[in-house]
Amino acid sequence: MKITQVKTILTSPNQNYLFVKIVTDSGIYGVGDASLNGREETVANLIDMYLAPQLIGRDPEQIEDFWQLVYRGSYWRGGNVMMSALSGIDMALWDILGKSAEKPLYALLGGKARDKVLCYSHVLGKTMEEKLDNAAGFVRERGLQVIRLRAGLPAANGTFGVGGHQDAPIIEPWTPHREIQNTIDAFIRLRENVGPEVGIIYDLHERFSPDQAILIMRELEPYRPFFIEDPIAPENPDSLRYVREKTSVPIGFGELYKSRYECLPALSGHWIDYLRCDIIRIGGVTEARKLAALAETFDVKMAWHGPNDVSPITHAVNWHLNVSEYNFGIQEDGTTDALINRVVSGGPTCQNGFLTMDAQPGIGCDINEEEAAKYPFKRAFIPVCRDEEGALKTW
Ligand code: CS2
Ligand code: MG
Repeated sequence: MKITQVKTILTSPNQNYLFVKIVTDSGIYGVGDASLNGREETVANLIDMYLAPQLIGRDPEQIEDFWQLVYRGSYWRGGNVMMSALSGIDMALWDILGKSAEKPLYALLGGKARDKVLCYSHVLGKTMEEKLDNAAGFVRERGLQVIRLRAGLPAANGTFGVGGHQDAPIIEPWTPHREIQNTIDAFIRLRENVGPEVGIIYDLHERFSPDQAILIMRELEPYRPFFIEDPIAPENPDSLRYVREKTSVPIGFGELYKSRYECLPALSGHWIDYLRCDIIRIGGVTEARKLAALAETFDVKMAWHGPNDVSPITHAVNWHLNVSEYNFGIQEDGTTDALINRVVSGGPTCQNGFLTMDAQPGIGCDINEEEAAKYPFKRAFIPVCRDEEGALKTW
């Protein structure tokens, strides 16, 4: 089997996505997700200009070799743009492998290690007030065991960068030291609203400094968070150790990590309980299985990143990883908009708190290219935060 064509597909069904489709001379093709919120076209260009020509004529089953060719062979290693491009291609190659073996991806990864995949959803609502008020109903309706809230002021329209913000990022106000008490209060209200049984994940979205994060987490200890997500920024591993030592709250971390090497200190030091990498940022299936094995070594559970800005293809790959991992913890089902399902078929859904999927050979998803063309890509930006002094803060 030889690769004959590599296509990049940009589309925007209420959110920008970048897909990769790799076609072979056998008629089998594979699909992957290379979406990088706010930089999709840059990733597409890297694939079209530099990676696709190296794929044409290759045996699609040499997945590890191609991974190394892009990662080490480029000499300039890593980074979000390169890793997203590589991940999209890597997923498509595994999809081809599964289809040609007539096996679902999870079977290639060692087979099922569990029957069910616990998942969590984002509490929805237009404002923080609405989310806090509606949480119990939201949990009941969907039969959820675990929910997730993100620290923040009421989100401005167009958050995640689509819908008329194509020239520059919108600015959201956020003054961290002023938001400490609000953040604590919001969690406590949510706990009171949903009762003691429901797991609550609170995403602090790297928005606080270590001292602020410690303050928040210590106050929340009696309210038993399922985990606190990304309490601080990831750049300085020692800061994470510092936070870890000061609180007993479980920590989920890592959607901004771009490599196994970045994860290593947090894993080997046991500074986190759940590793939350995004498979589009760390190198697709090939790297995800190595990373999960590494985390298993250090008793850290997996909780792959699954927001609305990754497509059903990534959600499906996450599910295949989930069912085949020994150290699976929980899966984020951050899907908030159904329009993408017109473009991509297949993929898991959350039913009564568990992620279920009809497994087909490969990843089990397909892209409807005609449908994708109906939603033209528009340049869009992730918002930025500025405090009341005008200084830039982490969004
Ligand atoms: C979030 C993401 O799902 C999460 O945990 O942190 O929604 C994140 O903000 C987006 O992926 C950014 O594009
Ligand atoms: Mg997050």
